[in-house]
Amino acid sequence: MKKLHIVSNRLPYSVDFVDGSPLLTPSVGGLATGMNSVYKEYNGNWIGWPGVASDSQSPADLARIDALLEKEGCVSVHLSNHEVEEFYEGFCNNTIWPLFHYFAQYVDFHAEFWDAYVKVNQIFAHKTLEVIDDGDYVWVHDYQLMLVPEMIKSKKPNITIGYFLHIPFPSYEVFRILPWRDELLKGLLGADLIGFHTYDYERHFLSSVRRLFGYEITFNEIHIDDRIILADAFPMGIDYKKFEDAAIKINQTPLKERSEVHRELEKYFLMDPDRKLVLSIDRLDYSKGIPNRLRAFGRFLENHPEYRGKVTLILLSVPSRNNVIHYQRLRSEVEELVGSINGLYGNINYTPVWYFYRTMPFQNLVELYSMCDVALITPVRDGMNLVAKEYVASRINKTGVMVLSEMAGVVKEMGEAIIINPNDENQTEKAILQALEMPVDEQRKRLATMQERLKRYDVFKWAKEFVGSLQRVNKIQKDFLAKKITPEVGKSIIDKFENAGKRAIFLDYDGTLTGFKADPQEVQPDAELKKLIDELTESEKNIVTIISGRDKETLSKWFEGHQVNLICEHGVWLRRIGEDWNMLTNASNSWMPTIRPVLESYVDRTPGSFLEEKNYSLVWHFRRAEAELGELRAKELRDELTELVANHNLEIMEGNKVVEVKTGGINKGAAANSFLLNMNADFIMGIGDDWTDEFLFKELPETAITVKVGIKHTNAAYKLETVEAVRAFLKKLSKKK
Ligand code: GDG
Repeated sequence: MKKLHIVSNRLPYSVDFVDGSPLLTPSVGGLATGMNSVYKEYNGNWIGWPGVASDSQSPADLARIDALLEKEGCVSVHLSNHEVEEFYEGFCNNTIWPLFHYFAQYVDFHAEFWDAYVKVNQIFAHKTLEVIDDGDYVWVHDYQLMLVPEMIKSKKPNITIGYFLHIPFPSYEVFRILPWRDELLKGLLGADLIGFHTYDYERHFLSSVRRLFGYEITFNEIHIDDRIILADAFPMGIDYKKFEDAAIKINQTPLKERSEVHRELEKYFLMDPDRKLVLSIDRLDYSKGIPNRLRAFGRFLENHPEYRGKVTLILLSVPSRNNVIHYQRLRSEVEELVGSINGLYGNINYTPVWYFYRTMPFQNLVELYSMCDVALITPVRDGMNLVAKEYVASRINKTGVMVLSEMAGVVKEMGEAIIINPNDENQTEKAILQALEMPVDEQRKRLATMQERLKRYDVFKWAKEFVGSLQRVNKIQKDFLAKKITPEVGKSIIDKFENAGKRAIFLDYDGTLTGFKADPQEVQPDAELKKLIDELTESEKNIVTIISGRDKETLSKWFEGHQVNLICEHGVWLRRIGEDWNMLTNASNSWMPTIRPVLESYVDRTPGSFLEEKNYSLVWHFRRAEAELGELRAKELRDELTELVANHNLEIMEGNKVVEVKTGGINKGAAANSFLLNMNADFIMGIGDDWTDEFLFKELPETAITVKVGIKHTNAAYKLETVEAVRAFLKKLSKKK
């Protein structure tokens, strides 16, 4: 593999000045840990902001900081105080953060913030472009840099780009609120692989892409012209061993050598060994649901007086984004709640809530994890929540209970926790009681299962899986390009064409010669297409056949006066130039009265969809219906039809946004071959775009040139990305007489 570079808002080091000299301190966060293993292994750089504003330092100091970072493989992005304010505090934390966490009421829509976001993303992209080489891989992180993938891709298309979003991707109904939603999505779609913590976020993202841009999406692949973009879920893990080892070490340290915090906690248990500790750790952020948690804990003490004096909540709130008004208000609210609970239920020997508003060293953090009986993790929205995983990893004695919000991404991997809706304080209160009273055996059972899972899928595995997928998507893309008709391949096909005496050319219509429109009647051949067909059929050597699923009336009207043969309804009808319509098979349509009402019920239930009736098939079109509803109904319809189809010897064809039921045994491949009989064509070509054309590709003789329009998997030997590319290619052929 070529080099892999990481791009994130912050570098994995913070800069301090000691005696006037800059000093780097490595970050201990999950991202830093996971990525350190990756970018060094693949000889890449880490591009990011070192956390000091460029205009707060002298040029000489900045150069010293850069030099120190360079030694660690890091490349500094310089941002001024003003840029940090408008980009980071502004658009990132006052616009994207609240919106993506469903706090629409907190969102600021300031055009200046957006401008700063664009500008800073450009600075990151330029810096990255300076240090990467052709063919390298780049992994961009998080919501601060959503525009960077496209900014890199548009300058260097041969860079494989991964993007990972650490926060939730909201549902379309929330995402659409943003005036710059199109720009953000376009930015992300510059990536080749887009990763999320959970399948739900992936689903929301794909839904926004589909609804805003209408791109074709197959499972988790987005197809845009000649690009394939993959979206997938990669639940981020932690450095499990680091927490486990730290907990073991603390356990082995004699009491008197343990930290101040630890000794304090021990004193608490000395008063009564039956006492219990409940733990809560997060950044002081409104998404973390700290007030709900406190209210639920207050209710618990209110309704369970027997636990007063016996249970203490340790509330570690890490200062965060203090400049933002909503965070300042939250801090006051939390402090008032703590004061009121302590006032109501505390006494000289008992403080119900121990509140810490600060960060703690890693060692203390693990001490808290290992000493607390219950972890109370109740965010109202959280992309993942690593604290939950760290708590589980630190429980080396295999006891401990987690009360976990269903709104945190981590819940998908922690079915053994007590799961609550954080807005339901009654339920949370009950969960606290259940956690405190859970028998040890059950605790062990639940915890062991979670530990095994987290141990297996740690942050290193997570990073490896992501990089593996990035390599795979690169291969899928290359496979596509391998089938693409490049100028050289095109020339060899044209040479064969030129040397042939009789050339049979089969052309599908919709999606091949012309693009899709909401109304199928709107796609009659335009002047350019008619001219192209006339030029192509000028030479007597060229026998051109339009082979389509459309009905014969429409096609004969559209191609009146042109020298083309027509095969309609997927091969039921053939009309040779100058002759009458002929049936290629003994088809029957006596099944229609049975099937028509089924399809009609789908028309009624799916606004925008409609029914088309051909001689030997019925087609339910959902191109004009709401995309996701259409896909869902199509699936239901296929299921419903399964039995009926078998009873009547019918076939279901899945075209582009259509479900077509037709008489069995008819397909484009069989029709084309019967057309070719006794013709002695020495050049055969078939071009088509959808599933029904795969019959053509499969059944034409092996020597035939088969061409798929689009980038999906295919039986065709070659691919052309768009209708325009098909037309351009046919134009070249038409010049060879
Ligand atoms: C975002 C998403 C997603 C906390 N207090 C101290 C301390 N920490 C460490 C924890 C943990 C990390 O900070 C917090 O991570 P979370 O995942 O809980 O939350 P966010 O900061 O909001 O992170 C989140 C994450 O990105 C990763 O993708 O899970 O959903 O919001 O590692 O240990 N560390 C130290 N002292 C503290 O006082 N040393």
